[in-house]
Amino acid sequence: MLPKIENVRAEALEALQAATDADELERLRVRYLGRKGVVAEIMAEMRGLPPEEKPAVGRAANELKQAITDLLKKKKSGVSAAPAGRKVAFDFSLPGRRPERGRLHPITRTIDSIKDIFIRLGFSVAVGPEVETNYHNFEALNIPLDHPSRDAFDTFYLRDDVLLRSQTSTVQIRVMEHQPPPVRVIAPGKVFRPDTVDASHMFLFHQIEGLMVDEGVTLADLKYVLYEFARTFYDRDVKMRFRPHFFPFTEPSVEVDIGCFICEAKGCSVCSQKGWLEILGAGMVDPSVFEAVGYDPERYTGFAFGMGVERIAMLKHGIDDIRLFLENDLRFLAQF
Ligand code: 2U9
Repeated sequence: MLPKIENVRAEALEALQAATDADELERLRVRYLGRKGVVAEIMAEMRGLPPEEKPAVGRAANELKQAITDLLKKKKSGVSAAPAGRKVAFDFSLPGRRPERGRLHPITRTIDSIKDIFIRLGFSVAVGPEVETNYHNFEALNIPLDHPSRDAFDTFYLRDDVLLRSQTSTVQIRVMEHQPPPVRVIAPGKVFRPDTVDASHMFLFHQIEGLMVDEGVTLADLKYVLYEFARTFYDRDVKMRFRPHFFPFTEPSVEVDIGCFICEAKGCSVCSQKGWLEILGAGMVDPSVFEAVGYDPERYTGFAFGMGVERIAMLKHGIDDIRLFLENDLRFLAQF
């Protein structure tokens, strides 16, 4: 039987080698390895052999089966699914498949361009943890214990003293804890607030805050820096106005508007017919914040400001729903 097995092996391997499509390979598989196939037939015949011949023939039959299985596998991965007669050659006239190109998220791009402006104005960029202590998020910023923002409805608490930062001011506190004045930093990053999600609120958004501390820093420096920022960011001469406001960490505090650049301050749906767009909050750092970080409030003054990156990007590009930034819909993202 050994010569027969050898013949079958030669014939099967040759046929498999010559096969050019998946259908043919399948036919050969059934012919050789099928339940009533050639290999099964050899196995059956083997049972009638004298016991002393069985081991050698058995071994040869198993090797035959293995060789066919191996070659089948190899050929299957290399052969086209189309039958040989309809074999398709590579069509050079077809247009190429353009590879998808990645791009930066619009929020990252907005942060990058804001960073560039402040770097040119002499600021450096600082980062800090998103999981923070009560002290860095509230206490050091002069936010009183009964302030509504400390409520569990307005801050994500992980434990009594540990929370997801609700503003990036924590970063400036950490910078001041680690270095003496002068300080000129901006702090971009994620902040978290358990707001009910709607077209203008998200539980996660991004802020860029800035801080400048030195001897003799005044509100005039703040106005210059913010005006310079707005003019460069919106790439046009902007009108700017400062409205009095209150923040626990700055005194005096202001909200800053720019003349609506969509309607040239005439009144439109983006500025709710007001002609002005609120772009950020700011003020002179409250002396009690300097005391908390060990700066001498008699010697140093400083200004701080904060802006929501999503809001700034929405105003710039005329986006009317903040949720778009987190939905990962490429039809939206690919536009930037
Ligand atoms: C230190 C001292 C003072 C940062 C400031 C604002 C005003 C402000 C809002 C803008 C839109 C938050 O994202 S928003 O909801 N921010 O109006 N932020 S002053 O003041 C600081 C920061 C750090 C040490």
